[in-house]
Amino acid sequence: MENGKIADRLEHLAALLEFQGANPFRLRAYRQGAEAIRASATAVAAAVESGEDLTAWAGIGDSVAEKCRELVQTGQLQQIQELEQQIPPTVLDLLRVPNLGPKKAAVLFRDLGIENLDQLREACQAQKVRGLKGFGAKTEALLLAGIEIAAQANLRWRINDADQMVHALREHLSACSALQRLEFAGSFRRGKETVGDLDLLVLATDGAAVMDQLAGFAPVAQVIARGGTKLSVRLDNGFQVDLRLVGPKSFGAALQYFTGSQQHNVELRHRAKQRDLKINEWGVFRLGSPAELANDPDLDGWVAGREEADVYAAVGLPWIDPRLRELRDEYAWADRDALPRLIQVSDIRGDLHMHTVASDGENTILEMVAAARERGLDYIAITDHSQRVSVAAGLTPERLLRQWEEIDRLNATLGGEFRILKSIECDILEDGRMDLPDDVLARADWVMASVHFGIKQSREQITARILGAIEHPSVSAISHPTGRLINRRPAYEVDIPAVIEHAAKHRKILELNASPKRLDLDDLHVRMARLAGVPIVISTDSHAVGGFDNLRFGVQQAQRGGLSREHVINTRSWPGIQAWLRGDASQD
Ligand code: DGT
Ligand code: CA
Ligand code: CA
Ligand code: ZN
Repeated sequence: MENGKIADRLEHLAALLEFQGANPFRLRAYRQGAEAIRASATAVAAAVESGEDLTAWAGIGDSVAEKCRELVQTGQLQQIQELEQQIPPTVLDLLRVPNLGPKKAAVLFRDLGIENLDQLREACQAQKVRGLKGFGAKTEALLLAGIEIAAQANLRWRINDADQMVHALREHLSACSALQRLEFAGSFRRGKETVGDLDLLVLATDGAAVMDQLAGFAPVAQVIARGGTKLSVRLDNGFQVDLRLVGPKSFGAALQYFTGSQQHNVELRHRAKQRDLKINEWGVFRLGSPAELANDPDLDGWVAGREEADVYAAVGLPWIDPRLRELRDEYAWADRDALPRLIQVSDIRGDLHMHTVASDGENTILEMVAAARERGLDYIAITDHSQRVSVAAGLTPERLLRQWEEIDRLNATLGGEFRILKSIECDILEDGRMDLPDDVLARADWVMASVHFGIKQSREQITARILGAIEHPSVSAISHPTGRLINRRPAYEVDIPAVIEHAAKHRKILELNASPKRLDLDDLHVRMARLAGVPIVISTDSHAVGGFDNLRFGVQQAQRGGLSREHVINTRSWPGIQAWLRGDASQD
């Protein structure tokens, strides 16, 4: 049994006991034990099996040691099973409601039989709760508001929403003069498309003051837990934020540890062990040294920990970009000293997917041009929808040809300093045909082909439609190839490896749609395309000038797929892209 699993069980036991109104000191013992076990690089299971005395470990007392033995030997805890007989599992959801502690939750369960959030909502609405001892009409209203927060607490947040919260938190915490250093770790730093919670690391002259400052952040709805070095809060949108205070000699080690991913860190610790070192959230230590035994960077045997790069250097590795830390290619690259220079926003020279007022966009071509030039781009493609997308005023051949005449006129006024491309986001119809006649498509500079309809078709059908579009001589790229909408709609059934293979064969491009609602292709598919030599176009699919700001989310996703500049087609000039499509290798 892994340490993380053991820690989870101990925390679960503490939650059940808390609900029962157990002694707070006992709860704290279990929770501290869980924290120590989670942080330890030594496997509890192995220690138990070799008869080691766990109580010698920092943070582990008799009762925790006993539970660990039972867990390792039997795979479960008798006490949890007994408690679960009495307490339905959904009851613990009640504890996530702000202003509802374990004592009150127990009263609701005992007196009204409330077992979950839905029942609590109904009871509050029926005004049954206000009659209970210790509750009133005011509590009832507070609970109703809190239920909505708790109900959202299991959701993962899209990267753009998390990004906004990070900005607001940074600003709020920076106002505290005790703050010396602040980093957001976890999945947010790894640039994942969704984030479960935010993990903040803080170095401060006065830690309590920074914790107070976070607790005073206006959107904070609930303080979940506060200890000497850790504060967990829930915001009114359900989002959880974990703040940890870290010392200066441990800051880099903690940043490395809490950035994860867990699998990436397991490999790093394994490599440390081979060098008789131990890496944990407090630092890099020589095994068996006084510093290691006490997790104290000030004792003899401390090797590194101030900066993240020092931690990697201690095991002979270069610093690895957080976007690559998913245990995919990063160690193989690092070992060959071949970590890629990852694509940057500033490498992007043009945007090849956007909409205007002609279909479902909010801005005119000229407004899009101005916004693109402000951002330093050299060219844009106007890709309004084609006629099939009638709800979005998709363009008929006639309207499209008129738009292209307008683009010719505009280009003439731009004097070659900026280029507007004549394009279209052409639907791949349900029967596989393109939504516009071939002779029209043949006159475009750039054609993106998309599936918007018939998305319930079989894997064979949808895949065949996309492969067909790839074969079409005028199609340049397939946009949002899986059609997924993050948190809203899964991908349609499509064989992406087959699409990638076909794109490679027919010299076509695949899109990484940078809208944080899509981020399609995802990082794994992008990686697959890189391995197959299929170029990616990172485009914003802007429906208004503000959409250009999403470019960074697409670039971040590309970084997670390990892409460098040469893998992304719109890091080239427009003539360079044309040359690639023609198969002419001489042009850049
Ligand atoms: P999330 O919040 O679900 O989007 O994903 P993460 O990766 O931010 O995960 P989180 O917040 O649970 O923990 C942050 C990092 O801390 C994680 O990537 C690695 C480290 N970590 C957390 N719990 C454990 C654990 O039980 N064992 C190990 N080895 N590392 C952990
Ligand atoms: Ca997290
Ligand atoms: Ca966390
Ligand atoms: Zn579009």
